[in-house]
Amino acid sequence: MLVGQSPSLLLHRGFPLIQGINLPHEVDQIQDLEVRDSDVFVVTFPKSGTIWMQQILLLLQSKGDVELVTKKDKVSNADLMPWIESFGQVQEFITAESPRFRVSHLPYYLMPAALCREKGKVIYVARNPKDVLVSSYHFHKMAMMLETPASFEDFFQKFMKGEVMGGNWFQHIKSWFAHKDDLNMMFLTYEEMLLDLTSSVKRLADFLGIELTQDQLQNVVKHSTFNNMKKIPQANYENVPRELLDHHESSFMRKGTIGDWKNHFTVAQNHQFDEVFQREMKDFPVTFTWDIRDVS
Ligand code: PPS
Repeated sequence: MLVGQSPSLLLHRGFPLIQGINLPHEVDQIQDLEVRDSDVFVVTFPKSGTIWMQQILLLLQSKGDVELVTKKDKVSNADLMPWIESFGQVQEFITAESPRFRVSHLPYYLMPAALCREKGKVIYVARNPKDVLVSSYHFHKMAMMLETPASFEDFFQKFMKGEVMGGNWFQHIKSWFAHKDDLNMMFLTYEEMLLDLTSSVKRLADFLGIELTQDQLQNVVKHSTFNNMKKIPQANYENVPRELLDHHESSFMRKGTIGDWKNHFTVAQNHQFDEVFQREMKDFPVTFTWDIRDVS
């Protein structure tokens, strides 16, 4: 069944798969995968900082050596830390050497059940959903495998219904957060990374049991700032072919800030969003930063 009117999204077990990128029978195999203690899954709703977390974790593994994460034969960070749900990746995961670091946009119930027995680690990155919506709108315009939004209003209404890449933001974050204590999981936000990258990187290193010297830590931070990542082709998808991403429409590393939604939302859209947010998230214990000016 297609999602809404979109020919690019296929609703599979309640989650929109991207046609040509995710194969239903492979996604179904993920739940039964064996998990090793050393496995790490970065889980995000799309546009919440996936590539950023890939960059940080690759640099943590290389102890800050950027040369090791920008090998010439690699098109993007995803070559070194793929999406588990992308085609071909399940088989690749089964035979890969440890440690296996993977990213995923899948909801909790489609991920390996073994994670629940506290095998492997999960890093969930959340971003304030108004900025997620805006980032996703621009990404849908540049991504050739996704339906081009007819207008911002049209995309806004689809996002509220979960008819976009990643599905329903509210369900995604709540489903993962509800299982926080059953998993070996670290939860952090895009905004806290943006406001204090050094302490976010330190927390991540502690969580993963990676020891770094002060210099190594500084190098991890340096090569994962927005401005520096923008200069690294593997970290900004610059080399991904135009048939997949049209860099003339938008750039992947677009603004990298908090509060860009204010440049897009109308008063009515903001009102509608706030109503849904308050209803859906009233018992959710995490607060979001909605505007960079609230903190600077
Ligand atoms: S995807 O398509 O789901 O993998 O996208 P994802 O990587 O999750 O999110 C892309 C957004 O993250 C921003 N980004 C960063 N912001 C700040 N600092 C750093 N280092 C950084 N790296 C990536 C990127 O710019 C996208 O957000 P927007 O708002 O569109 O700029």
